[in-house]
Amino acid sequence: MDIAELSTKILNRDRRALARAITLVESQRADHRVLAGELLSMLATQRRQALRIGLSGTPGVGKSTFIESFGLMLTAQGLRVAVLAVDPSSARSGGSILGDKTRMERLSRDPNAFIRPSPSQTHLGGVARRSREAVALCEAADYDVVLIETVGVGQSETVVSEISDLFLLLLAPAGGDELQGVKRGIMEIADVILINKADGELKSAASRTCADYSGALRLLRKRPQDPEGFPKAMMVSALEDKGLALAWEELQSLNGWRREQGHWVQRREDQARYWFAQEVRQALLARLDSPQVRHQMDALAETVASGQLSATAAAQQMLADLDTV
Ligand SMILES: Nc1nc2c(ncn2[C@@H]2O[C@H](COP(=O)(O)OP(=O)(O)O)[C@@H](O)[C@H]2O)c(=O)[nH]1
Ligand SMILES: [Mg+2]
Repeated sequence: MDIAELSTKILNRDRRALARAITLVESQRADHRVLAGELLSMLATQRRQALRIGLSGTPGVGKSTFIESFGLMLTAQGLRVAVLAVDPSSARSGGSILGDKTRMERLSRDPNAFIRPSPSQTHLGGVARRSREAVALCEAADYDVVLIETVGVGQSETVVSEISDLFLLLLAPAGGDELQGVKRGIMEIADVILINKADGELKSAASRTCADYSGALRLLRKRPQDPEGFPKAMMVSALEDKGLALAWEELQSLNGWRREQGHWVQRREDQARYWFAQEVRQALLARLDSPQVRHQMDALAETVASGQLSATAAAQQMLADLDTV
């Protein structure tokens, strides 16, 4: 594989080259990791930056419909839009966007859009790295907006929020007046909560849900990265294309404020530090999986079991041995 050529093609907005590069960063093969590293370093010198928007919501809430409508609205404004999925459960479910590509049919045909289904990976660490690198590739391919979707199982919201500038939570109108069991942690990372399906018979329920969440958001601790009025809850209808332009205005205004105030740069720097630390942790953990290390662990475990060594002493020896085995 010619990495320099691939790099040039990506910079020239070649979508097939971008797709190939994402396949490369998804690969676990050691030689592919080396090539992926070379490619990413080569592209990083360009310093192209997109607006990265994370989007979370339970299945059925309307994520695909929203991404299609919102994406088409952006491309109609001349913006280039990339869509990625972060879904650690995709090995079981077959990918959150894959079956959806049909649902996002119009967007996937748009020459200014790029849609990438989630890969079949179960390991969240692998998903995180792949997603982060895929976002970097999309930025290099000159996309203006990168939408990163997650179905929000387990810790995938954290992963997505750690690669996004803005985080959207999509909700459906609730039947009663209860908050729909949305975890506090997810509320705390949301910049804008969108109550979708605010149309037809669901409209009044959507109004109530929106009021409930506006109230709940006001009770959260104020974050330094928020101007007056944020985070906020808004109503949209992805199906009828309502409220999307207003939502986009709000997102831009929030992003503009954060850029002016230095929060945007701060956040990207913090994210870079976070991912560096995560990579080191993961690489260390991966070393424990090598056959030699396992063998040594088993041997030491026996000495602990028979009482020859204490667990603490054996662990210290194991750590000392890590550099030699
Ligand atoms: N009434 C209404 N239905 C919607 C809206 N957005 C999505 N839906 C419907 O909700 C269902 C699930 O939508 P989908 O986009 O696949 O949700 P996802 O699982 O979150 O990706 C589909 O039947 C959509 O037609 C909306 O704004 N209004
Ligand atoms: Mg979907």
